[in-house]
Amino acid sequence: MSGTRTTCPYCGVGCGIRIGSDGAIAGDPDHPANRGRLCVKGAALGETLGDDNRLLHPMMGGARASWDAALDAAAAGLAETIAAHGPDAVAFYVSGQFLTEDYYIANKLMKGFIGSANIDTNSRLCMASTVAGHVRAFGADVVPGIYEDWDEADLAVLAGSNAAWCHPVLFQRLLAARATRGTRIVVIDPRRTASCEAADLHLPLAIGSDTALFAGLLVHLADRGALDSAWIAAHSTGFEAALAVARRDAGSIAAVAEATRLAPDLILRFYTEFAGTERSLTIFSQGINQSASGTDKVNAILNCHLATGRIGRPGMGPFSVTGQPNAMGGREVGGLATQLAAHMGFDQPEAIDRVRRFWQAPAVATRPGLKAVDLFEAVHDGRIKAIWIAATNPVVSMPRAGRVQDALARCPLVIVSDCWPTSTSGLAHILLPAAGWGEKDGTVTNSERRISRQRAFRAPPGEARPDWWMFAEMARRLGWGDRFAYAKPADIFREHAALSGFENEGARAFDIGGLAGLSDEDYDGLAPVRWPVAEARANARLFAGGGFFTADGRARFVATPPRPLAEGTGRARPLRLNTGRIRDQWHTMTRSGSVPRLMAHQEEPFLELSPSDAGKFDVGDGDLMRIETAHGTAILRARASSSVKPGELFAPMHWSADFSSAGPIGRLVGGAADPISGQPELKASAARLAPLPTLWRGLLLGPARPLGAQSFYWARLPVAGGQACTLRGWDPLPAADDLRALAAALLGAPGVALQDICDTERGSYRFARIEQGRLVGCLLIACQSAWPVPERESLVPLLGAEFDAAARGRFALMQRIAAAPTASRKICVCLSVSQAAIEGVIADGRAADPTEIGAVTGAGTSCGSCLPELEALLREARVQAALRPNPLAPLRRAR
Ligand SMILES: Nc1nc2c(c(=O)[nH]1)N[C@H]1C(S)=C(S)[C@@H](COP(=O)(O)OP(=O)(O)OC[C@H]3O[C@@H](n4cnc5c(=O)[nH]c(N)nc54)[C@H](O)[C@@H]3O)O[C@H]1N2
Ligand SMILES: Nc1nc2c(c(=O)[nH]1)N[C@H]1C(S)=C(S)[C@@H](COP(=O)(O)OP(=O)(O)OC[C@H]3O[C@@H](n4cnc5c(=O)[nH]c(N)nc54)[C@H](O)[C@@H]3O)O[C@H]1N2
Ligand code: SF4
Ligand SMILES: [Mo]
Repeated sequence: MSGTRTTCPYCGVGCGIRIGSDGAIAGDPDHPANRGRLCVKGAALGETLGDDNRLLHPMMGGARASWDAALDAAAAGLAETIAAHGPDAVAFYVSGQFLTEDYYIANKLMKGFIGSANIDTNSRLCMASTVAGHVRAFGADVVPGIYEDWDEADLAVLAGSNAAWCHPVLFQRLLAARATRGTRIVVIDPRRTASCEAADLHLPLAIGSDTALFAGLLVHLADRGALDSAWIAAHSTGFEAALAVARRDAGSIAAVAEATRLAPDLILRFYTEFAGTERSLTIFSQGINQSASGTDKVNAILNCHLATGRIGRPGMGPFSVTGQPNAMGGREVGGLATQLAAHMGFDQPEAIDRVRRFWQAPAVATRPGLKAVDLFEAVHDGRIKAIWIAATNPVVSMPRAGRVQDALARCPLVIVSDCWPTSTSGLAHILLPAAGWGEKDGTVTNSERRISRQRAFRAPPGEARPDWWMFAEMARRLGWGDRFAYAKPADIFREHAALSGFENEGARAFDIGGLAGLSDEDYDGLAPVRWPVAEARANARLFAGGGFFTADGRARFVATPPRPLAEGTGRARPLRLNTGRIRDQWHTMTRSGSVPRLMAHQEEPFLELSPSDAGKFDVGDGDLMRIETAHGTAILRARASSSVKPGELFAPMHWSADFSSAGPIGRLVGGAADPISGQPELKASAARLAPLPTLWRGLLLGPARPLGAQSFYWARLPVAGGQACTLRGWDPLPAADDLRALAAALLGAPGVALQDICDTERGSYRFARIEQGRLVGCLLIACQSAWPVPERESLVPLLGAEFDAAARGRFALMQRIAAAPTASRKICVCLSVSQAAIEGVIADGRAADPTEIGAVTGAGTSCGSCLPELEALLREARVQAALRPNPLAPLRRAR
């Protein structure tokens, strides 16, 4: 085969990708994670490779600089800070989107040479509770299962995981198992998510109440004789104590029902399914981890698997899915502030000494560093005076994001490496351009401990360089060049592999010592391999026969008393704000936000609330609402949806201030952290709402750029030839002249006269910037009396189009702008099928299931990511049909 094999840089499924010799991107049929499949994000990767908006050169104080000048200045800044204030006055904040080789170097530099453990990562917001829970129960941070378990389970419990959208290719393996072996699916999520469309049972528990649910399950297992007492006796300790606490707090279905606000029969059905199914797989993610009791939630789940001995055998076990492509690799190198390196911690002096000897390090850190939330607090109050942020965008993704922004604004030295400009890079004193996906070489580890190579297939644009090189160069400038003399990623990987096997002898779970001797050629050709790879256990499931990494080799049950959420609700803030992901966006949108077809699924940020709460506030779909928490305020468009319960709200995490006036939602999210893992509670902030009137609507088409702070709502998306922005105003429109000035400013032509058609009587305004017979951009505004604003799709083709520059021609263009029809949301973005089209074929009886919808419209026949939504539209149609004939239905569809 010609071309390159690599892996997807998005989620932790870790799909293999083939780049054809013509540059075409396709799933790798030989990669064991995906066997050729890709989800819509992976399939659209080619569209993220443009160099348009990339960071191309190092910058200092906003001006272009050479690499030498930028790195010298950064090194001098770090050295001076360390000399004056000690090593703990500097910090690195890195990312699960690093390759393992990047991660290893950054960690080694901070913990071995600078001599502080102030290196933390965005995995603190993501996997920290699972790491802590694994260590408590297993003595090591190990996912016992493998992906084959998803094919071989009879019961799959998705706890706080919306895998249909967040781990789509694995979810499709589950759907295949359901089709072939009848695997039943239970979803435990306060929301009715896309994953619920395939579920046999959905438990919409109260946010934060998982510990009670799983403690109750432990009691049920004990009372129904479903324990594996022989396994418990042979391989664990602490069962009786954990059961006693569970009995005290969740000893009856009634008690669990009260804690979780679930109907007792739902709880009993779940418990009965679990008790009666040997091959039970519990898949968990951020609904579990991102919680102030996240570690206890994890252990409550692990307890149930230990109690039934359902671990490490085919089709069963607890399965934490990793979020980022290399979240697992970061855990292997020890990139969290609470780890040292290669599954060694600060709690054993001999481990610290071992790492010191291996690295020949002058100043190994001897105690944990600051965890993300505390780390940015320390930047805010000046204890940390220099920070290097790489491959993460904390000004958007951290809780209390406004405070993180303030902290960086006050910090004397901020170094940022990224591929694109971001909200965080805007605050950098020194900005380093990073080579991105497809431009750098290294390894990543996916959710099932499988290490795969990422391979370069294009040259980095401009002067962009890989992250490992930047950190190695920094080490050299700080005086440790001989210990960081790597010529290439293979050199780093061999050292990392050797450390994992160094004085290991089976004592540490993470052992890839068997790969320490790879030649450069072997490394280049390395096939995907699952650790441990030291000896006979290679590629095996772990822990079926015990062999835990605790001192006595036994697993630990952990008592998990339920605890209340960190932020209380009350009269002032009666609602709970839950946040998370949508199908087609990746985090802070620095990549996925520039791909038109990925924006087609959800074009704007939104605030989901239950129909009854919408009724209470008398808001309809798309109306503006002000949401306020103790930490911040945002104005979002409401979306009434029966997928959220009364009293709960949901907003996507993705939109930054670059993409909408409503972003980032992180400004509203609280930072209270789990006391053990330090992971913040990102899904349960107390909030209040107030409706705002929509006094005018607008549509802006023009060159791509953020609109910045405005006194109206805006959200932008990429379109062919530029960007489109939706505008909504809650204040009365300014007078026509002021409006003209605003239009000129928004169209990037302050002081330039625009073409306009203004009907002040009706409140309809059309402004166009026309240059040399081409439409550069236009702004359309309509007051209530002149609704609706023409929809975007029919206008986009006019952008950049040439036309007759005479007055009549201009007028005709303006007329066309004014007369454009309305459009509908895209459900299948691969084949561009809209919601209206799908609803149409359902309504006229041409399709009654997803296959038929696919046959008629094509929807769902490419990557399959939208299949759950096709189910949801069918369900919605059935609900509508069961109600009386609805005279408003056609109207609803038209909107
Ligand atoms: N499309 C897409 N996919 C992604 C990503 C992305 O940005 N976009 N990011 C990747 C990353 S880094 C990660 S970490 C994963 C995250 O993958 P997931 O964890 O599946 O995603 P989230 O949407 O953050 O949260 C999952 C669910 O937790 C629910 N939840 C909230 N509170 C609770 C609770 O108290 N209990 C329970 N049981 N559930 C609760 C939410 O309603 C939500 O549906 O996704 C990865 N995949
Ligand atoms: N409210 C709320 N907040 C959340 C979450 C939530 O559910 N709710 N989820 C949390 C979770 S689980 C996660 S993982 C985080 C994710 O949050 P972030 O890590 O902030 O999100 P990304 O947008 O993925 O940021 C990655 C950055 O790295 C850059 N990049 C990509 N490749 C490279 C590279 O090779 N080198 C360098 N130097 N840069 C690169 C990208 O351009 C981007 O700016 O968000 C967390 N924040
Ligand atoms: S499932 Fe995850 S790894 Fe696979 S293509 Fe989609 S985003 Fe990439
Ligand atoms: Mo994550």
